[in-house]
Amino acid sequence: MKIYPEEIIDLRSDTVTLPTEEMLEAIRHAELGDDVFREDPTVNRLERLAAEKMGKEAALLVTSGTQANLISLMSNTKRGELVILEAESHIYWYEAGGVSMIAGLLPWPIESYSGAPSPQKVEEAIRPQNIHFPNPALICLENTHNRHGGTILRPDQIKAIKEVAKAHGLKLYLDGARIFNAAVALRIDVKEITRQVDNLMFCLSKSLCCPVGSLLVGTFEFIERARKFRKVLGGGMRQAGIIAAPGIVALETMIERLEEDHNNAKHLAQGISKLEGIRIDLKSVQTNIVCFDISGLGISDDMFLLKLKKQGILALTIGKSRIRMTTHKGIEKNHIEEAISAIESVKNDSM
Ligand code: TLP
Repeated sequence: MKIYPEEIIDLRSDTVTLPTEEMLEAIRHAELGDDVFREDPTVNRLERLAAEKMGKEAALLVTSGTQANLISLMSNTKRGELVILEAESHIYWYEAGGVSMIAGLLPWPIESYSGAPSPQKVEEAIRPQNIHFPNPALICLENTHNRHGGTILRPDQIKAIKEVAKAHGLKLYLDGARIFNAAVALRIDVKEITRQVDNLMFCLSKSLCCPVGSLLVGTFEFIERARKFRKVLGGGMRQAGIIAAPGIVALETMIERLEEDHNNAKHLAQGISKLEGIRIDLKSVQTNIVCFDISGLGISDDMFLLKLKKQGILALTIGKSRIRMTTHKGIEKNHIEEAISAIESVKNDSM
């Protein structure tokens, strides 16, 4: 029995993107060596390119965004210290508590509007030196912000927080998993964002279409500490050039096209905004993520997703009647039209 249509439109995440033909070719022809000995020329090239693009001294290829965040937490702090992060951040929500389980830190979540904490809120979270308090060491930001719906932190917003961090001797780290989405949407060089933080990570394996990999970027000293922690976590890789090769293609050719994803996301959001019973804040749709509220439909998130799936559309719940859809390479305008009609028919069926 055929339950689901053959042609699936997968809007769950930009992580479902597949490597392009050019990437597969690059993998086939990559020059390889043992990267634990620092002898993989393709990894070395990618790391140099990443550092250059981000305007930092050095970079390190790691296996995933989660590993990148964990290594950065460890490299920027000492166990027992306090890390200030946004209450809806990926580190706090989706990384299985590695921040405390492995990095040994106390996460101190602060609320924000749209993923951008005010400098005052950050400052309030930095308590004075006192025998009762853990030492605050690090502030983490996220750009674009996943759970807030792909919202952007502008360089001036980050700069205001950097000033607070500097005044109190704290480091500022950016989870920039989707930093190129922010730069492309703002039409600025990514360095305008990165120069505001001490160090950051970004992902190759989301909208940039690589199969695996994220990069940490920062000072030589930070990257050397990170290299050691990557080894501790079992992330020292050997002929990792097969991962780095598509990463080079991504950084050289895949960034500008992100604008198409942003346009498709806006189109999707506009279509959804016309549907009775569904609430969406169009202002929050700034890049390739579209979040909306289905509480007005009177069905559970799981039922909504199941009904959509039967029409060939995959999406995710982010809890409390909030649904997330993500645009990416391979999703075209006609897919967006189909998704809007499928949502409309689920709505009609439910009300
Ligand atoms: N996010 C994934 C899921 O984990 C939710 C997604 O589909 O969006 N930082 C941010 C801001 C992220 O969105 C993600 C992945 C990560 C870190 C972790 O990256 P990976 O999945 O490579 O460990």
